[in-house]
Amino acid sequence: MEDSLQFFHEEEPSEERTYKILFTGLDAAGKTSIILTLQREFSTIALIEPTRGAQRRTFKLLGREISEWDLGGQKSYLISYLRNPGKYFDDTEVAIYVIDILDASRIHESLSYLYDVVDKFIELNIEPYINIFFHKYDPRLIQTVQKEIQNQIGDLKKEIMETLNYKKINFFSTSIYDPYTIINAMSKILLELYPKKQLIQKTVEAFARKLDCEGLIIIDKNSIILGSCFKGDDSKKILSSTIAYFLTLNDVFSDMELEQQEDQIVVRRSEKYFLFKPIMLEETTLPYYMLVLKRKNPLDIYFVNKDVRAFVNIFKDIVKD
Ligand SMILES: Nc1nc2c(ncn2[C@@H]2O[C@H](COP(=O)(O)OP(=O)(O)O)[C@@H](O)[C@H]2O)c(=O)[nH]1
Ligand SMILES: [Mg+2]
Repeated sequence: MEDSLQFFHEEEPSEERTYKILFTGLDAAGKTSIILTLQREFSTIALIEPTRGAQRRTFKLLGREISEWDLGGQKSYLISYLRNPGKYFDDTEVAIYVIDILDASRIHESLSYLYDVVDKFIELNIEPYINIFFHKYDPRLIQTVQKEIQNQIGDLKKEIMETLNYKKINFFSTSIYDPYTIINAMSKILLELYPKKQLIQKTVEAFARKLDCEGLIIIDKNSIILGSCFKGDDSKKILSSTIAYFLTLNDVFSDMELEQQEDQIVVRRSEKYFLFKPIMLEETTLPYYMLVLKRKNPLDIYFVNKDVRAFVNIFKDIVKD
């Protein structure tokens, strides 16, 4: 079914290099869990190779290949990618290094591998962005020992910065119990890979697929289309020709100051459902708007709502400066 989607705004970069996102860190740091969280939110991560041993797995996210590699343990001397780095690291454009902040006993080991990995980058004369995830930064934990954890993270940052002296490095605190921390980090990382416009389009396509909708358009106040995705020409036509009316209707409703709690317009026409929704970034900036065309099953509308929130969060991160 996914294959039947047609993307009218697809703008693949002309160079056909397959850049890679390297997802690494000690085993049990939380890499797989993070990738699964992303999969739920973006729903576009495909396992393109079955697990081969525990050391390496490959996923695809928005057209990029993600490789998950476990470091650490007694097997370390066997790790061929540290021995033969060119073979594995050459196309690494972005590296994500996951550190489990809850496991104090392995922090040292984790840092030592991080420095090894960066040494290999330097050896290979490549300079990928390095993103360090201080992971398992759980909301519950923050409630109880926030100060300690933040001090610890502060110290780690300092140590890493001083040891590495590497320019393209970013830090994030993440937890699977607060998926937004992961989405937020990933949006920022993906923005290093794609121009904004292209990333918005990719995200819209992923979201449209997740909703299994007939079409989806994101526009700004001036009806500039930021991203769109349609299953066919009909949907494209219907959505393109109704969006102006939804904008007007929305203005009318706003002027009437109707209750804004659940700020959306749902229109049903035979078996087609139109969902129009402002996307508020901040209270001070003008909203963006999304128009979704869905078929059948009215119950899905509720489902849409939940997913819309996830999408809006991702979208916010991408468009804000
Ligand atoms: N408390 C907490 N545990 C996590 C988090 N992320 C992953 N874990 C747990 O850490 C363990 C290892 O996770 P996994 O994703 O398999 O690590 P990997 O070996 O790096 O892929 C599992 O038991 C996860 O449930 C997190 O954000 N907070
Ligand atoms: Mg894993």
